[in-house]
Amino acid sequence: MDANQLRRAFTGFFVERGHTLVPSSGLIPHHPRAPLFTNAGMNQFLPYLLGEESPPYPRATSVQKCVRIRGKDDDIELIGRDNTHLSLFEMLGNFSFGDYFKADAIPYAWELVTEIFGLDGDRLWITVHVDDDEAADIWHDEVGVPVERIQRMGGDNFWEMGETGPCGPSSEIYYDKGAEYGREGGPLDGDEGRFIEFWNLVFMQYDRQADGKLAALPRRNIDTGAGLERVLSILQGRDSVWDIDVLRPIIGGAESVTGRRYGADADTDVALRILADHGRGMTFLINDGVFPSNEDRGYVLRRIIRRAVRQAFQMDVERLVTPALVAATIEVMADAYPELARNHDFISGVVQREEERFRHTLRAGLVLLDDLVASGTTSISGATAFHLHDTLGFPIELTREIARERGIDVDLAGFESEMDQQRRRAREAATRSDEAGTGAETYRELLDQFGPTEFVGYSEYESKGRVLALVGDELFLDRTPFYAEGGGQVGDTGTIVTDTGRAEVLDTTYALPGLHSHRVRVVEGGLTPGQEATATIDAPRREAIRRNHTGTHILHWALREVLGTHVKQAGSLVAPDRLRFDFSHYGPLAPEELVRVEALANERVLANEPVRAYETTKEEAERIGAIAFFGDKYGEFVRVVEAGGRSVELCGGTHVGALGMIGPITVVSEGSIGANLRRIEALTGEASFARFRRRDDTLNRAAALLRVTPDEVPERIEKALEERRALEHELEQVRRQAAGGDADRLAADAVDGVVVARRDGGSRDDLRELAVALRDRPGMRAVVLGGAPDGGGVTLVAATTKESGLAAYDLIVDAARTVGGGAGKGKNPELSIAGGRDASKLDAALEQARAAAGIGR
Ligand code: ALA
Repeated sequence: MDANQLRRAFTGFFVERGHTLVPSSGLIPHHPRAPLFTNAGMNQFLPYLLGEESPPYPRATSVQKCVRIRGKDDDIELIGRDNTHLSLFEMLGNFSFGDYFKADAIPYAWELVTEIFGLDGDRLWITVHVDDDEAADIWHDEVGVPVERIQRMGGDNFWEMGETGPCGPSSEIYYDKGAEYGREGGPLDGDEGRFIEFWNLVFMQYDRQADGKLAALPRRNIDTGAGLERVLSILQGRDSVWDIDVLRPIIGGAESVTGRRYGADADTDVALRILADHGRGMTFLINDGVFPSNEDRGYVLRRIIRRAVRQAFQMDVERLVTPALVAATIEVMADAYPELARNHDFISGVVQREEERFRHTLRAGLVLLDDLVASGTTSISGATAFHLHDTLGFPIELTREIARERGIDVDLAGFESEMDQQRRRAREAATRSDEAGTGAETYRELLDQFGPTEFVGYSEYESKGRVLALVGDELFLDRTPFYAEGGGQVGDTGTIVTDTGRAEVLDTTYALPGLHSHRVRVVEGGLTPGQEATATIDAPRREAIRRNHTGTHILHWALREVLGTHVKQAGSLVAPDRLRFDFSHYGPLAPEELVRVEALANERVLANEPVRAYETTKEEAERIGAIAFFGDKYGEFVRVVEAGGRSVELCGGTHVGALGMIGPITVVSEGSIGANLRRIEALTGEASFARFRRRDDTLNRAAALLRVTPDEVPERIEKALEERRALEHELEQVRRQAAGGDADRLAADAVDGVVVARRDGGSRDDLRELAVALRDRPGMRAVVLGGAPDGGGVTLVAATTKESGLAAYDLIVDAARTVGGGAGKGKNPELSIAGGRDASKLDAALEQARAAAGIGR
């Protein structure tokens, strides 16, 4: 059986037994309590398991892509070194949501394993939880497994999704590979290499709380998981997952790109397995919207890519290896995951850029280490090793290896303590997901009692409904025209009125999926549960919102047209006054690209094609090429929005009826919001018009001031600026001439080489310049000028020559006091400047200066 046959055999078996085949969800889970990455088949069913939503089917089966590494050294290091660990794996599972339980789940598993897989029942061992007599009895009495091959375990047979969340006792099925693989004694006492665990059946009935306590789930569920790769290695008679058909060909890809042969020596084998595994991991992660970064998921991806590159670097492979690994992965996996092939170019581009950057880092780190060694260091400090690791991304293993070659030490303890500090910081940042759950009780009760809120707001702006509850400032109705914030679109506002009261709705959100919460302020009387209510949304606001929502789809389409289909929505905001769209792309848009995006979008608007929205199955949506909306949708039916003939997306939002209603689409900004992430902001409809009008007004005002037509404004401004420059130049020259002429006249009046005079009107600087120019003329000894400058006040300047023996300060110190100011004894004995307030005393002050200079009358 190969992988494709196994996937079909497993899911086919359960479909025949009334299960709905549900496609794998993405690796980025969306439920607030889900782990960092999808780590089990049950993740996508969290709302059903927790009782937040009623399941659309009682039984399901799936093949789920999973990632369990968190990028820490301890878990990632195992990969390639043993026969089972993988960064990405597929999990086969069957699920019951409050439907069948142990008595059916156990016989199903046995039948599938022995009859469809054809495994010899005598080689199978079973473990159950120590306290689970019921499961042990079913295995023995119903299935017929001899008691000696049913063993009991504690912690190993209690499965939990994470620190908190769904959990329960479990039962595992093991395959005995035979005496040549080690000691007997079953899973409990025998050798791990001999007894291979391959299927875990979880009897899921608890929800682990943040305080560690177990709360009962609303229903008893079944959640099973069989590792596809392990099952294949058993069915294909292989000793390790590396030899099965989903991995061996990728190792082959690693062989060709590195030029090494698998099986030649142990170290090379480990390296080639790491390359193959990480190649698969990076391909799937990028495909699902993770990009290399230094945080969270992006960091895990970055570590995977860099570990792979490091293997190649250490094997002296110069050429880029990651694009080849991506290609090998896609070749093998695209049958089961066709979207990989569609995203091939994009995935390749991302890994290639990351590999190029990291190779650069590796070379820089080597240079730094070589310099250290050349400087005669005998030990590399913990701080240096951490700097290399953390800032440069240069791995500690390489630092150690190079140090060893050069015969010097690395302070590993110091490095570890720096790492500990960093881990603490990381942990503090990661506790976020454990804080959900307040008020959830009431919401769940409302949902259980009344079912999901009936949303009529696609077609009605006003509707009658019944008040179900008023909890704090949250009002719940059985049916409502109010759109609850979701898919980037903001919630509606408006009013809810009953016979006895009136409330303003300030916002609408989902309290739980399917349950609309209206945040209200009661402005008149009171509203009570059971009353009939008229709910009315703010229609003009909604009109603006729907223009922006359809506008967002059209811009999304136009961006893909201009930049390529790798452009993926990464978030959006659809508000009444503007729209914002975040998307994956590797660089800034050129101005002409932006102009084309805007022009293409507006072409669609003018074409005025109708917008159609309808519900259909996921399969059908995929067939017509609908672009999946950011985030997975639960449930089988999806809503497709066709905005004209070109844009097809899955979307639950509210839209215009025809593209012309959007009005002009105006892009107002485009910029980066993170690694490989861009944000575009735009306006539509009235907001676009308001912007045109504002700009037009501004231009008209400018034109009126310049006495030209608006079209002539830029040219006129250019000309005015030119004229101004010329005038300034001219003015400067006139000033200089005037100052020269004035200096001539003053010099002629000198008495005994001394000039004391008054000059009003100029600036303080003018006065100083004139004084200095005058003093520097032949025969001059000292100059004192006083003036009342344009800005008010009084200025006194004294300038003397060295030969005169006169100190400038002495000449004006008294005069300055007279005009109500003071002179500071500056550093320069030949120049002194003083300020004062009283211009009426200036002439008297200048008399004093004359006396001080010895030319007084
Ligand atoms: N969720 C269970 C597991 O992952 C089946 O083992």
